[in-house]
Amino acid sequence: MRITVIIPTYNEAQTIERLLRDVRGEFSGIPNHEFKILVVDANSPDGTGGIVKTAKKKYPEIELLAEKGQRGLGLAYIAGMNYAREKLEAEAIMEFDGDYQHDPKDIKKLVGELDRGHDYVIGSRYIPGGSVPEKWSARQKFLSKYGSWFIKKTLALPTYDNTSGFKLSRVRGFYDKLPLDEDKILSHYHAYKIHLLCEMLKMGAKTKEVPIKFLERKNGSSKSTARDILESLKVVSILKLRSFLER
Ligand SMILES: Nc1nc2c(ncn2[C@@H]2O[C@H](COP(=O)(O)OP(=O)(O)O)[C@@H](O)[C@H]2O)c(=O)[nH]1
Ligand SMILES: [Mg+2]
Repeated sequence: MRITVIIPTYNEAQTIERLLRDVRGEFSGIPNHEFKILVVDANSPDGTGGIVKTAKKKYPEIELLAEKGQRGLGLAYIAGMNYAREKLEAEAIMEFDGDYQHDPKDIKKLVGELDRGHDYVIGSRYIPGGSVPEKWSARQKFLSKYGSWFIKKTLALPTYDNTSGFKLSRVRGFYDKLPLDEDKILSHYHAYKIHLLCEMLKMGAKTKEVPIKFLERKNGSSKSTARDILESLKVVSILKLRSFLER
């Protein structure tokens, strides 16, 4: 299967080279699939795009989609997903962070579940075996865990990690119905994840959560802000309202 791994980046120059090397390394251990790595860079002022361009010259499986600036994680992923489908003819798409908080070693676990017939595989921090960094503050741990629980309860979802950014999804039968459009997606920021998760579940995607250890960010800084909490509340409210109206 043709799998495209989308890696969004904004100022990840200290990490991206090592990440690309390790992700490529993992793929070489999964020979039954064809991989592409698509970096969607938001014209990072720290030169992340230049590092990717250099790597791309050496390794043809690396692609770079250069955006004009930092427009939000959701818009970066939508641009990447449309490019992966249309230009790279991807049959499966992986969402993967560019800051090394996702462990490349977990990639094969997700691919294994796709091979077993699942349509939607979620790297989960909130099932047995999964975890968040020990060094996170109590506030950070609470917000992340309670956020996922709140989304689960409000929208009656079967899944436990509802804000995970590490996912693998099958394109055929699903992507042509996803709201991969700036005007249709309910958030241009991190909360796009909640919207796409609900759409995949609503379509009946055969879903599997696999445990992952979410690593500590060692370089650079998080682009998530208080705005993302409000965006999540907005997305959950709209989805809840829609579910009432659809009854
Ligand atoms: N292209 C692009 N990448 C982004 C944007 N915002 C965040 N990222 C990247 O998306 C990944 C996840 O973002 P991060 O800030 O680490 O989110 P957190 O892990 O929830 O704190 C990182 O690789 C970021 O560099 C954006 O607006 N555009
Ligand atoms: Mg991060």
